[in-house]
This record gives sequence, C-alpha cells and structure tokens, in this order.
Amino acid sequence: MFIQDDEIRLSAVLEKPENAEGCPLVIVLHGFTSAKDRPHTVRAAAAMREAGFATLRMDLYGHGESDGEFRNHTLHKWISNVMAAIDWARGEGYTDLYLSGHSQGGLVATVAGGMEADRIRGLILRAPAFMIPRCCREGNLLGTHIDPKQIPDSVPVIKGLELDGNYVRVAQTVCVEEAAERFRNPVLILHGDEDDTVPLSVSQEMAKHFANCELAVMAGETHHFDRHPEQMETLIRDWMRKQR
Ligand code: FER
Repeated sequence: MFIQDDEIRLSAVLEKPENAEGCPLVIVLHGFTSAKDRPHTVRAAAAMREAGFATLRMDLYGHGESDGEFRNHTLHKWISNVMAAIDWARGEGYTDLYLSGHSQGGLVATVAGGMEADRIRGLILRAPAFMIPRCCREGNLLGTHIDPKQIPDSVPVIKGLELDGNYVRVAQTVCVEEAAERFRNPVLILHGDEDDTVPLSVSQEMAKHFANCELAVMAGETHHFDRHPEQMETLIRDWMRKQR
C-alpha cells in the first residue's frame, strides 16, 4: 500500500489486531538508513498488535520502498511524511493515534508529536536519537566531522552513503526539547545501556522534558534490540495494555 505526501509515494503496511473494531492505531517509524521491514521494527509492531492496537509500518522519504533519494532526505521531509500518514489514518476513521519510532524515527515521532499534540495520544520511542540536532550544530555526523558554519554540499556518512548538506541545515534548527514540552500525553522510551550509537544518557536527559514519560532502561541491550527482543516486546505490550 502507498500513502501520498503530495507527489511522494510512501510504502506502508497496515496490520490489524484481533477484534480490530474501533481499535487505536500506531504509526511505526524506522531509523536512519533502515526500513519498515527490519526484524526489530516488525517485532515491536507485533507486540503492539498483541496489546490490541493496529499498526502502520511505513518507509520514510529516501528509505525502503518509498520515493526519494537517500541523500535528499531531511528531518523536515520525514516530519511531512508523518503528518501525511496521520491525515491518511484520520481519513480511514482512526481517531486514537499513537506514534512510535526507532532512533532517528524516534526523534521525528517526538517532533511530529509536539506539532500534533492534540491528535496523538502517546509516543513509544525506541533508542530515540534526540541528539541529532545537537550533533549537527557541533558538526559531528556519526563520526564524520564537518564545519557546522560552512556546511559542505555533500557529507559522507556510514556505509559509503552521502547526505546533501541540507540534511545538516535542517537538523541544526530542529528543537526537540520544545517539541517534547508541547507533548502532554504518555510517553514510553526503551533504551539499552549498551547502545553505542545513541547513548542512554541522551534519553535520561530528554525524559525530563516530557510531562508524562516512563524510561525503561534495558540492561545489556544495544541500539538494534537484538539481544533481548522478548523483553522489548513485553515492555511494549504491558505499557500499551495500560493505555487502553
Ligand atoms: C547522528 C547520530 C545518529 C546521525 C544519525 C543518527 C546523521 C541516526 C541513527 C539511527 O537512526 O539509527 O549523528 O547523523
């Protein structure tokens, strides 16, 4: 299935729980260089359905099977994609909407949640990369160093990939703390204490900016939730059952 964000087609998978009548829906976002079909994202969505929520896993601009080139993606484009998915879901009759995201997708879920604080009932964030705006202001992109005041046209990042300098320009101006403060509904953050892409301290600091946030620290877990996936599923399922 595709959702349109103007001329951009976004590939998405809608999956329903048993007894789907009137159920809430979670829009599930992947991270930087990732996609909706990665095992840890598929498993997180399955746990949400076990708690009675429908899930919409979507590929964002320049990722997976959606339109756009990787090098041209920005946080603004991803935020626009999420707003398009929210509009799509409302058009389908879903009124109880939640956002979930991994890493860069968790950052974008937070910013979109702050913008749509009146429409989004809760956030489920896995290893959210809240520090991307700060890293871009400091000129540090996953270990690649640039002059943050003289942004190059092209920035080499991981896996031989390049980003357009506009990625940095956009990220430098995103204020995730303000977005978190606008969001008053419940938030669950899952974060492993052996995450070496996004340090646990990033979530510990940001948790203070949400009105209603539970931070579940997962001992021995990494950025990709590959060590204790059952524990991740249990934490998600139990928290989400409490929301219904
Ligand atoms: C960065 C740190 C983390 C960054 C991106 C990420 C492009 C995203 C990680 C992920 O989504 O898994 O400095 O810059």
